[in-house]
Amino acid sequence: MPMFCFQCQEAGGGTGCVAKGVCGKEESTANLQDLLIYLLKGIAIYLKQAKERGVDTEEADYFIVDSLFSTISNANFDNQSFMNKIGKALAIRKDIRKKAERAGAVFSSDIDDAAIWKPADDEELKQKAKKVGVLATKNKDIRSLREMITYGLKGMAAYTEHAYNLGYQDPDIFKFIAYTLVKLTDDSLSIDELFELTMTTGDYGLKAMALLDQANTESYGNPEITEVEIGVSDNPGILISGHDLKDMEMLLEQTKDSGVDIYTHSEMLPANYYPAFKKYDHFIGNYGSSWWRQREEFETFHGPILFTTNCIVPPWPAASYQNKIFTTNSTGYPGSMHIEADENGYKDFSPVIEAAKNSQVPEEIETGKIIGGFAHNQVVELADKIVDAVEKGKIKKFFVMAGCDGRFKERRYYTEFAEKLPKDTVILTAGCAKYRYNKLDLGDIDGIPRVLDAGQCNDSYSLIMIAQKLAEIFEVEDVNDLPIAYNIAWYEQKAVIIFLALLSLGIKNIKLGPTLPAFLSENVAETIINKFDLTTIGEVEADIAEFLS
Ligand code: SF4
Ligand code: SF3
Repeated sequence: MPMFCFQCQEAGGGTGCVAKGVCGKEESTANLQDLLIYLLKGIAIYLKQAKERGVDTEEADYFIVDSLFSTISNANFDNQSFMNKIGKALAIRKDIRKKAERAGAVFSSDIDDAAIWKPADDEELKQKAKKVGVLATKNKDIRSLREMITYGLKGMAAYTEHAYNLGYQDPDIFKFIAYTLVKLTDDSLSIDELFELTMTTGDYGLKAMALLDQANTESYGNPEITEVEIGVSDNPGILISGHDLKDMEMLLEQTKDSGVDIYTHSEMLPANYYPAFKKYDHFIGNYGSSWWRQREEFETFHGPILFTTNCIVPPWPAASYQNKIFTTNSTGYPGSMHIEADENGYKDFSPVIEAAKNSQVPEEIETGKIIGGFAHNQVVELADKIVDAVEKGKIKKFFVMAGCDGRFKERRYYTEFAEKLPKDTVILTAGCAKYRYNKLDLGDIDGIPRVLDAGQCNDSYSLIMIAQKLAEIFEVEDVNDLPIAYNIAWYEQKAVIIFLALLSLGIKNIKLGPTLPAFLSENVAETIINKFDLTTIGEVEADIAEFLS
């Protein structure tokens, strides 16, 4: 088996990708990612000792977070970027070990054999990755739990990095990530202990989402109800994709008065909801839809695309097209320009702006507006109206339909589900899952739209806050007693941390689809199913009936 990866919903054959990723990830990239993850565990072993002795570990903490993020599905396809990270990991491992030793730590043997991490060719790389990758854990249940925790950490790392970019950090989250990486190397941990750790990972995922919510809202204001333009202007444009709002701000600032307009794509759509970004006249709105439609939509957009995070869909059809793709943060694509921050966090986006100036104006692919901005603060402001509608029986049930979108046709289920829901129900959404129904005309209930979009996947935190607020208003002790149903769509590892956060809050009866994760072993799946009454999706009508019963 040249590689093995089963971290996302599209895992090959429903079990795992073994030759090349369904996502387009090459065997060598998958193997480099395995080596990097293993090295992070090595760093964490020293880091734990250093932390316990009060050493400043910020550089290593950030490196771990950024590296975990770069291994998320569809974030980085650039082998050189992973080679660089591996080189840096070796240097950081050495440095943090020295610091820990200087602070009094004693390590039993020297495991700093840098040479073993420099494979001579792909064959050697494959052999090394096999030794440390997913399948190196032989027991299926231990493997399942270890990987579920790893993917949760990846999602947590993504949110932690966005908050960090805005100057917000929580040492407890860094500590949890490092200590958990160490635990993933501990063969003495039992299944029960690992299961417990999975739930704690969910708790910390919630903390990371709360930190990012604080970072985003304190930096850019609370999202507010917004009608987002989906047509185009007469100027050339830049399309910004991904989740990082700091990049959004820097790009908007640098394009002021340049004659170049800015549009969001996919998960950047919610940037339109923030008050701080509304002052830019050249911020036109959103172009296109979900990540997996990017090839056709980027073609008609004509201008350059800036990827601030996942999801990138390879392969790009032509080399000329590749010149239009720019990456930053933990993303990467071979042959495309990567824009790094300077020591103050500033990024110079002038190559992207120049590329836009030489581009045709975007082709209009749709017209009109979509509505969003229903994050927790805005919904709480509407609480009286919502409570009134619930009390009068005009809203019978809320459906949380957060998470990811994906390219496979079974996801039509979510469009049909939204269409067939009774008119006295409201969908609470966040993440790119919304593109399956956010342009449908589902109407409103006394002025409350039937699809309330809180924002990006991390804004699932808002949905949790809303549920807790409703529990308070209706004086319900257990959130499971609220008229809220959960039909979550997942694709990548940010959805894993959201899912674990929901479980750690004790939320039951979630439907997770379109399929259960390949990384759940039979026994682990059974435990979660029994403990949390988890199910997966079936037929739309039957599922709706089940939710409403
Ligand atoms: Fe396969 Fe998903 Fe891994 Fe890509 S990220 S290699 S599609 S399991
Ligand atoms: Fe989407 Fe990639 Fe997961 Fe942020 S952009 S939710 S899939």
